[in-house]
Amino acid sequence: MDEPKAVGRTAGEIEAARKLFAGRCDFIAGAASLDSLIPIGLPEVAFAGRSNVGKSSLVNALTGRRTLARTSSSPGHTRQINFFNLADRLLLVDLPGYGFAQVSRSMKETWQDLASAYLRGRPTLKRVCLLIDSRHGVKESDRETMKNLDAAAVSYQLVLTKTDHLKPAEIPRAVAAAEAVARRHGAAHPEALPTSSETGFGLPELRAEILAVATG
Ligand SMILES: Nc1nc2c(ncn2[C@@H]2O[C@H](COP(=O)(O)OP(=O)(O)OP(=O)(O)O)[C@@H](O)[C@H]2O)c(=O)[nH]1
Ligand SMILES: [Mg+2]
Repeated sequence: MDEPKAVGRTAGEIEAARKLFAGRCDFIAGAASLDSLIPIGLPEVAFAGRSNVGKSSLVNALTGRRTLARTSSSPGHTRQINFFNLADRLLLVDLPGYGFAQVSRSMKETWQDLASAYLRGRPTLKRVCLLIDSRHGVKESDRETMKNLDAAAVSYQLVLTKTDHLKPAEIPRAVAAAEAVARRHGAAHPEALPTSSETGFGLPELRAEILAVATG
């Protein structure tokens, strides 16, 4: 049976993940080109999505650090692939965003090509968290990324960000809309997870999901 796991993780799984993410986490390398990627090693979980969606903020919030990954209110901040070693168990990978950025077209293409090449060709990549702004939903550029991940058979999950901007009743609607899109994509996990790096909402569940896929 390869039915998807039911929504929700056990208290034991949540606690194991809490402990892991409360442990050591170090920035180990930033790669600005494919030849400077670190060698294949630990399992990896990557954070992808449009510029400014909150990828770097989520890496910080998950690990309980404020400044591990650099964040910015102006889009296009992260321009290399940043690797963080979580307790020698797995690597968290913060990618440059796609969509828009206030930089020249050629520069943008350079790091967006880098992110897509990484996503297509990394054998240790266990899961991509594809971040979607909960206020805006899945955009055309996200659908492109989803198609590319489907074609490369890379497992991914939609993670809604910034739910602190929504009214509580709007959160389930945003999740349902994202899950409806996910169901039409072969490599997408059927469940979308709502989060807020600001309030910590949804982070215990996302930590448990990451632990399960990276070490399962
Ligand atoms: N209210 C709120 N703001 C958030 C949240 N997550 C991120 N932000 C804000 O969104 C902006 C962008 O955050 P980043 O984490 O730098 O976004 P990014 O996806 O890494 O962006 P790039 O590196 O440019 O691709 C910053 O101003 C963050 O403070 C959240 O959960 N809630
Ligand atoms: Mg960033």
